[in-house]
Amino acid sequence: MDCLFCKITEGKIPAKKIFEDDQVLAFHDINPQAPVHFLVIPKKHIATLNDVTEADRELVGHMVYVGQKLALELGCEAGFRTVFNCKEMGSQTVYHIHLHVLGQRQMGWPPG
Ligand code: DGP
Repeated sequence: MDCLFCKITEGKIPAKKIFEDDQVLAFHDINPQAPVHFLVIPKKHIATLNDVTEADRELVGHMVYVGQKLALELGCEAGFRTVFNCKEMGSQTVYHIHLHVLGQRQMGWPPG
């Protein structure tokens, strides 16, 4: 399978890793949109949020929990933004689900 984030998980493409356990990997976004911008991905390949099944519920919850823990460790206690982009209308570009965590600047609403 030709998946960029699977290759990062397998160590075939380098990334600035922040955290790793048996289920997830967190690393800094290559094109940061905020002073803090990292991604939390599952090691399991899931293409889009539409492909998440009931069996993945704990995994997706774990991604969010890890994102929160790391956001606080990286100084985002005043708040931060989490985003899952899903498919074309959601502006997803990498088809392996990832939670964006952005912080240390004021976020606007609605998002673009
Ligand atoms: P999305 O639009 O939600 O699919 O966002 C994909 C994000 O992935 C985007 O913010 C840039 C980031 N990204 C793409 N390629 C790489 C890469 O090779 N390394 C890292 N660290 N991030 C990447």
